[in-house]
Amino acid sequence: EDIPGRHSYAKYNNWDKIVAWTEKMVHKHPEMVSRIKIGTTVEDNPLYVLKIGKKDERRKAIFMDCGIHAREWISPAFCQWFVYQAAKTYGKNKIMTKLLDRMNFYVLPVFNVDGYIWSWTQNRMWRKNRSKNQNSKCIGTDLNRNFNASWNSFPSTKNPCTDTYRGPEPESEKETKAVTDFIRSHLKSIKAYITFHSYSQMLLFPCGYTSKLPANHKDLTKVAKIGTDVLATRYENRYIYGPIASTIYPTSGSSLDWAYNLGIKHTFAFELRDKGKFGFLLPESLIKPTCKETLLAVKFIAKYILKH
Ligand code: ING
Ligand code: ZN
Repeated sequence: EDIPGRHSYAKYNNWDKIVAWTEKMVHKHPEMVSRIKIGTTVEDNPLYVLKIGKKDERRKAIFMDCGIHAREWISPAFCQWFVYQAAKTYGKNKIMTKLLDRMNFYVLPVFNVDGYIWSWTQNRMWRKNRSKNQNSKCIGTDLNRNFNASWNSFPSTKNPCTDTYRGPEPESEKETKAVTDFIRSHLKSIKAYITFHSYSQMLLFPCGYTSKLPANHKDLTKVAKIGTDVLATRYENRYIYGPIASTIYPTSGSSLDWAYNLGIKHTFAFELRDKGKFGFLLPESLIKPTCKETLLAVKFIAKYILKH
């Protein structure tokens, strides 16, 4: 499996390898995996969602995205691992079989494709997308500040030269628009939204733009507590959990708050490994351990969604 030049779950894969991998997954598991093109990026790259599960549309679904920020390479690695494990362990692993018999997963392995390519080829620490900004030489919008959730309220992010620039208006970016349109059109079935970032080892839930707690915060806290406990059973690696604003920092315009306000009452953001030793440059030797422990937490959240 770990052959030089080939796709590998133990390595970071560039965009071309990830595209070829999406095709392979559909080919290998045609009853279980299908690929949906939900839009294109600023630089005209395709945005692919993999749908995992049986054909029935009326079932519950969970939407997951990875790689909204270009440099957080462990995030797309997790989405690839998730799809692989789901398809591979269906019919073998009891929990996965039950989940896929009864629900669908929509997985966007790379949200910010142009930025991801840029971080591979030009600037490893790139975060934003690659759109041009009017009257500025600076490039890019932070897609996780571009959603219509108290957009631009706090802290103000109107300088295009900063890493957290919110864009000229909510959903101004093609990538954001593709995702919001897709989620809105599947809202009947989508019961949970999970987004994957790095790093800090946290499991976050709304809200980011206010210190007020969401109506079901007790429920979200319970799921996050058990989820992080389950994650730690694998390598005794601890995650902290809580609302975005008080656990990491206050922010507006995030996908998480937007999805929650749209009516998806279970929304979570993972900040994957590590806690700062390697930061965004997490070594490849830690990809599989990170993915394995995270998968336990995601399966727990999915089981919870099935029951409620
Ligand atoms: N962290 C996230 C960020 O966009 C976050 C934290 C997650 C904020 C979810 C709001 C919602 O700043 C990183 N590392 O990008
Ligand atoms: Zn991020």
